[in-house]
Amino acid sequence: MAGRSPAKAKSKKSKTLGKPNLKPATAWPRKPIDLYFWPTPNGWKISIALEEMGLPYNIIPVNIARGDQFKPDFLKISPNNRMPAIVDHDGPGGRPISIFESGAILQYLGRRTGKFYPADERGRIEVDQWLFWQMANLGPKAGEAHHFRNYALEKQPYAIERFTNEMNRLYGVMNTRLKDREFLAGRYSIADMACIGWASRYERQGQDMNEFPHVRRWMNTILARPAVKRGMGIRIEEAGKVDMKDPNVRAVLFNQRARTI
Ligand SMILES: N[C@@H](CCC(=O)N[C@@H](CS)C(=O)NCC(=O)O)C(=O)O
Repeated sequence: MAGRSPAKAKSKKSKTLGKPNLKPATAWPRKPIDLYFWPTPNGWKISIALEEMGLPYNIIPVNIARGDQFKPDFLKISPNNRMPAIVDHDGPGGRPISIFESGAILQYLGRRTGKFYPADERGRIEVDQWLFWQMANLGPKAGEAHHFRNYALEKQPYAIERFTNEMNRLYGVMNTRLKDREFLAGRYSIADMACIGWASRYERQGQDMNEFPHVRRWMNTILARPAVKRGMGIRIEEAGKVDMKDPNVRAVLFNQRARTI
């Protein structure tokens, strides 16, 4: 997969979003974390967390429209052929570790830094519930809503209604939860970081935030955070050129079946 110099990736965003954070906040990590990334709601979860936690990182673009996610070296890190993934060269015991699945990555970063992920069991369970809620509900259902509403060439009313309704239900659950607390787990946490990218795309999911005023307030608060702006503001030039109607892109993304070894 094509590497990208961190300086180049960082200098792009520094133009509009302030200086990149290259200094470790603590002794860990001794080397920047490698973030395998493409600018989508799942990728943003980790770029937001790294920015919020003040951790140094290199961006390694994974062009999922071209098939970088199937390259053998990437599959060693992320066997489900999905980004994001990270490599921490200063993992447990000082040895490198790779992690795939954004929820597992967020928990790892939260445990290592002690930030945005409480150490006490009750506080941690509050965060875990909403993190897993995102991983099992908000993300997958929003992904299907995006697919059937925006990418499917033939419009399938049953699928569109099913996933638009599910998104409406999920924003209702979130709205109730946020009625009497500022963030999903009370205090700002990795659970909010997991949700914000998907929620920010509510229009593509056929939703109107006037119906969910507590979600709208939560969203505006989080989107105004400088670290969130930096995390969601990372520009990868090639990503801007992807045409989802291109048959080659569709063949990579929408025709996946088991690949036997
Ligand atoms: N549950 C995974 C989902 C990751 C995911 O779906 N990533 C998408 C981009 S948003 C991807 O890499 N797609 C590549 C593909 O479909 O082949 C996570 O949260 O890490």
